[in-house]
Amino acid sequence: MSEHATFCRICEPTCGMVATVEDDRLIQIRPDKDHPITAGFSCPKGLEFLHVQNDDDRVLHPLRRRPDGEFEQISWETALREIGARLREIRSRHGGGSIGWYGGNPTAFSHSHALWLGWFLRGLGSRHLYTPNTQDTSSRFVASALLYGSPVVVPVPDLERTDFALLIGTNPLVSRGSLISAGNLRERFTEIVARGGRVVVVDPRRTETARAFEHVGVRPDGDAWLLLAMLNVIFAEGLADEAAIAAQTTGIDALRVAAEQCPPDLAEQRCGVPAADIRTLARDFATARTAAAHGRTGACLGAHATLVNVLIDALTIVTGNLDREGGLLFGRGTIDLTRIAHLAGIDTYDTYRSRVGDLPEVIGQLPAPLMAAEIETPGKGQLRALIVSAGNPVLSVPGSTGLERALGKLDLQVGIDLYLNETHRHADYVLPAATFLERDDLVVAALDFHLKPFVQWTEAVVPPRGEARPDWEIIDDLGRELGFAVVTGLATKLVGTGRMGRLALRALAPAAGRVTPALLIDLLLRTGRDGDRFGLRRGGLSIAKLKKHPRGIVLAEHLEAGVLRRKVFHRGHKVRLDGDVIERELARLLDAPPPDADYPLLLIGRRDVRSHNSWMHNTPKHRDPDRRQLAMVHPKDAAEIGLSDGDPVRVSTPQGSIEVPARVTDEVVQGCIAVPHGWGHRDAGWQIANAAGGANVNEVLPAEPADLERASGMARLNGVPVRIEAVVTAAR
Ligand SMILES: Nc1nc2c(c(=O)[nH]1)N[C@H]1C(S)=C(S)[C@@H](COP(=O)(O)OP(=O)(O)OC[C@H]3O[C@@H](n4cnc5c(=O)[nH]c(N)nc54)[C@H](O)[C@@H]3O)O[C@H]1N2
Ligand SMILES: Nc1nc2c(c(=O)[nH]1)N[C@H]1C(S)=C(S)[C@@H](COP(=O)(O)OP(=O)(O)OC[C@H]3O[C@@H](n4cnc5c(=O)[nH]c(N)nc54)[C@H](O)[C@@H]3O)O[C@H]1N2
Ligand code: SF4
Ligand SMILES: [Mo]
Repeated sequence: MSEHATFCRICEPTCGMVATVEDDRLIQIRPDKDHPITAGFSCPKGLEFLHVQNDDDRVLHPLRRRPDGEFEQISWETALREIGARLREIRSRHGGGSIGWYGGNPTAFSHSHALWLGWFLRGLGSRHLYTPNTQDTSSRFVASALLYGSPVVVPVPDLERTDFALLIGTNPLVSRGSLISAGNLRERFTEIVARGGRVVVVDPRRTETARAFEHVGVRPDGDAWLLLAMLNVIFAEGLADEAAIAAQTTGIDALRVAAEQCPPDLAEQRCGVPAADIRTLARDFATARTAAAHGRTGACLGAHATLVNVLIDALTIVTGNLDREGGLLFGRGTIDLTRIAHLAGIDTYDTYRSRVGDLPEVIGQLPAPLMAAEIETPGKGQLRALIVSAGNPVLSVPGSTGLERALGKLDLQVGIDLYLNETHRHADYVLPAATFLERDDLVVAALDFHLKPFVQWTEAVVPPRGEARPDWEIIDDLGRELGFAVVTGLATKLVGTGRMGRLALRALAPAAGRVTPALLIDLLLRTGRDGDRFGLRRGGLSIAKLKKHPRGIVLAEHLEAGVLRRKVFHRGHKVRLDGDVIERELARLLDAPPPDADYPLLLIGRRDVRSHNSWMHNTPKHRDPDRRQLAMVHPKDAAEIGLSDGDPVRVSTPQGSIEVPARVTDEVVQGCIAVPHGWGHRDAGWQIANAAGGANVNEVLPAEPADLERASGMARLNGVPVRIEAVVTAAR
């Protein structure tokens, strides 16, 4: 029996864990109390990962679909050869641009998965790259592109020193935080209050976080009005930090003019927050010694998502809290993500547009809700083959009924996953992926979101079960079938041609052949700001050094302030508050039509503490009926349709209807219904999840090009107009 320090890679705290292994099998996983950041913190998902790791329902061998629809086991060699041949044939007939990839949420928690698949599509010359971003963060990235000149520059709230944290559309006591990585956030918030500061949560639901701190109940999709009205008060009452505005920004007038048109009394009608409360909130935020506003998915998925994200940062900026201690700070990854994204050519916004729907790419990705139309619309670049890794778009992307139908029309569909999920039911091949405990790793994407700059490397703690392989290796092998080495070009670009580059290339020479993630990460660490520069700097970082510190290394106590010049790419390194997109979005808000009388309620999502999007539903504890999907409905809305607690409620949109058991509660504001996504399991390869069932809310959410936000291609998953009815069951 042996114990290994490692870390969880399900969500953003990437909690330190200790894995106990016996005979190459995981027998326990527990929080690591000696971890320098997470210090013994973890959540139910991390602990239940033991059951995912050892689950009998995992896909452990390559599978091929037989004509009768069932899957049969084949060898890796056969799988790679056959998939390779079919991809080559599709490429020669229709071009590499007819092959696409959807890479799901877990790709972000791997050192290599996203990078390798991006490079794979680049090798094919294909633009069909889809991810959950248009269901999650694209609007945030676009706001960053507009404000800072790079979509990947996303500031984080300095929770360790702030006096006022304004949280908009995020529920970190359940989600554990997103675009921020700071261990136990409940502790961070409690410390703010203990210092005499405040934590205010803007949310249509009195969430776990809102209950623990202060709550402002906003109408779904009302945030832009609320924020603009707060700016109105701040400008009108002379509370803006004009010196900071002059020093750090250009284009403030566009914002002043728009804010003038949005006094609190008007905003109250649109966002449901009383005008007096808006005024007080604005004054309190602006006069706090330090303050930071931070938004997440509740701010990213509405009809005005890009604007909401711009306004969230604008509030912090005009009150003089950007790039200041206790305000919003810029990440300090030991690997410079901004530089890598630039070298890899993915720090882009709107450099090309989708074939169907004419929507902008964001960091090289197109809107996932368009996949169905891209498959079904003939012409050059029609999507004919789709590889889906670490994703389940049939449950996670709106318009899922249409997507399911379209998948059936592909010439080739391949899945790479731990499970045969609802999406892979349609695949021609399913390839077994290694879990995070079965691979080495360093979560590159999280580096810029650590409040305390930190880095940790882990080795695999158990060998892959069955014939599972790490994702990057599968992608690399598929690339070889198509005649290209996936990441070699990037490695050469990174080292450059100077003295360090020559040293690096000499160090790397023996490994020539296959560029492994470990090799690439070592290169990035060693050439990075803390790196050992291949011997030029003693004591600097390398994987060898990180292996000597298996619980990771804290690189600084806090993020630095005063780095704006390095982070803002606009002229003069100034934050840009105007521009065509921002001005168009402000005008669109002020002209927004009133609510639709046929669909009078507004639907939002909800996350559960024990599941993760569509997965983590196959652990033994999910046999518990208490873990079923529930729709929250306000008592007054329930009374109007004669709905009782526990009865099914039918939720309808122009796209269709679903039925979900109702929880009648004033936890949601009146006029709002909260329905979790990621449910609706059926006929897939996970038995407990199939039995847990539920309804797939994405079947009724809109996915036509016209339904997506023009500025970012963002899906509208919050604040969606719906109608509800009580379902009359036979028993009544
Ligand atoms: N346990 C658990 N943890 C998770 C996940 C999970 O599924 N389960 N998923 C992970 C993923 S992929 C992500 S991206 C993160 C997301 O992290 P968060 O965004 O913090 O997660 P949510 O719980 O969805 O919080 C969004 C909040 O926005 C609110 N909201 C909805 N509409 C609006 C609106 O119009 N305005 C405002 N102000 N609020 C609104 C919702 O009520 C909800 O409380 O969580 C991650 N962590
Ligand atoms: N209506 C609505 N829809 C939403 C949201 C919402 O709030 N409302 N939230 C959106 C958000 S924020 C997100 S991130 C998406 C998530 O959407 P997706 O990423 O499409 O779906 P997940 O449910 O996270 O599925 C992850 C899959 O990866 C597999 N997996 C886990 N680890 C690995 C690994 O290491 N390798 C491989 N190959 N596979 C692995 C799991 O078995 C699972 O099948 O959903 C989005 N959809
Ligand atoms: S909060 Fe839970 S799921 Fe997320 S990294 Fe920590 S243990 Fe894993
Ligand atoms: Mo997400």
